[in-house]
Amino acid sequence: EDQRLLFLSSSSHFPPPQGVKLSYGTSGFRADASILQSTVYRVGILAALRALKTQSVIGLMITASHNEVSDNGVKVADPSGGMLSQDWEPFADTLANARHPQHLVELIAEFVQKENITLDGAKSVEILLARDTRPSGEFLLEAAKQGIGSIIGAVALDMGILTTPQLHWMVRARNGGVKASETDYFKQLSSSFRCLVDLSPSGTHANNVDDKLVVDGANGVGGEKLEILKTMLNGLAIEVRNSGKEGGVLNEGVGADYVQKEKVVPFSFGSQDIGLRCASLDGDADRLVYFVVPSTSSNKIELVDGDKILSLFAIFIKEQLSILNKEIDVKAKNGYQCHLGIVQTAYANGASTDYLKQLGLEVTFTPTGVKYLHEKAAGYDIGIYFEANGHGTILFSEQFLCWLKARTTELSAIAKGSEQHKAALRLLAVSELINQAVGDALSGVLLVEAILKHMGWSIQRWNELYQDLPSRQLKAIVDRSAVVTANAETVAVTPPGIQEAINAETAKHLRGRCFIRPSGTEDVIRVYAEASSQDAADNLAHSVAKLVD
Ligand code: 16G
Repeated sequence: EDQRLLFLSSSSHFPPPQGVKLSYGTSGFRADASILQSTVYRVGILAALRALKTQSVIGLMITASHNEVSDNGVKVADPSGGMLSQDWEPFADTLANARHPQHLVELIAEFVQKENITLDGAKSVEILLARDTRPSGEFLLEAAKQGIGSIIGAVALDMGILTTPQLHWMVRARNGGVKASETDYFKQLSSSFRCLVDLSPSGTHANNVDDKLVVDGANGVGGEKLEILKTMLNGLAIEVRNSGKEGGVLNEGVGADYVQKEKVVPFSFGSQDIGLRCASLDGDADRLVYFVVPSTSSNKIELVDGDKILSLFAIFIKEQLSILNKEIDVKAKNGYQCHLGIVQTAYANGASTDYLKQLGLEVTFTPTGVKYLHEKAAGYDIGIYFEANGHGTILFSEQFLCWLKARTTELSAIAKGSEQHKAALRLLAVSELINQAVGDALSGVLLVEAILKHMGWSIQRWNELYQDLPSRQLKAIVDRSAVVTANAETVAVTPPGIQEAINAETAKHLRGRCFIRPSGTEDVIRVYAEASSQDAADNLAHSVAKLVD
């Protein structure tokens, strides 16, 4: 009864916006910040219930990532640090759209009963809150606190301004019983980075140690955090631009999404950067792409996207695994057949998939959206996933890590300093460096830099691993529910006949590949096409977009 009254009084302060239907999409709820207060309040309630249900620490992040500064959003991090379990998404939708306080109370009561959640406040649970640098984050965070506060036994801990991956990392670490402040995060990243650099083969340092890395911080939280992290790094010079302090607008003409989609230099980059190693983060630092400003007068860049980061990681991991397994029978007592898997989406450039397969790697596909890629990658001993847009990470299974730790100890006793021992130490360092909860641009940058040093490669050498097939993305502004896809979004099942028509268009172009899918974040149908020339890719995309309109 106390709980019911608490709800009724607090929820009456948060009426839902009129005439909008919100849905918990691939990246939580997202909308113009001005209409989000009631949604964030309700997600606060949801996060509190999730914490009670799982008896674990839960995260609540307020961000709209690469979207414009006037937007905002909210998403929940599960105990593992991953995205909210998909079977709670429908409840998130109903909760966000409930019109009257009384109805909200009934919905919650029903759900609490169905999920068997105890609301007696006997044992308190924690919800970690964070937000990006958007000005609207402050009042939305208050709404989240109110939502959490309306559930007896739930305690909100405000972690301040963080990148999305930092919050996910903290949730994961705390549930693993590890101390997890922002300082711990920086310490873990910088010390595992140092470990990898110290293990680089001698002689490879010289090639790129002198030139600095220039990072576009998207005028957001990532730039700000990188400024702190870089002071803790040895042997890597980083210059951060668009850190948000220079007065630029978040994601406006800057950031990973802009750079990857437009393929032009971000604001404050130009001819002074020709040939340098440049990288770009997005608004909440969960995406990373690299780029080079070529020596021409145009503002075009050479993009080194998520697929290429994935390829770099895959080569390195594969190399370390093969050193580790050299001369040992993987079926023997001290052996382990490590199952390495690569996960991509249909947006992965066809040339990257060909390249990875040529290396003998196992490549699988999932629909777009981190939750799908992550889940698939978690099924391997080492699963590497990336979206072309720069979101991705490397996951290590508990079982493999356990074996690896034991093997490392064994090797340090019998073969200290051997190549095998070093390979084991490198893999362990990677598992510490790269975020196990979610794609993380800050840990991604450090791993890219460590591997380039290890290989002695310049960004140009890395970019030459394979050549991207020209591609084109378009969107058709039509009701997205008309299109239903299958096979990791590569086949359109409805409207009837459309796939046959797409196939017919695709067949007209050398190396043609094309698919359509409903966006998860906008009410549009997206079209992706690639072919052997830019003209052909453009033509294919335009002709397929006409089929949809
Ligand atoms: C979201 C997804 C991202 C995906 C993008 C596609 C998460 C955390 N983010 O931003 O992975 O690439 O949506 O957008 O899952 P679209 O469905 O509008 O094309």
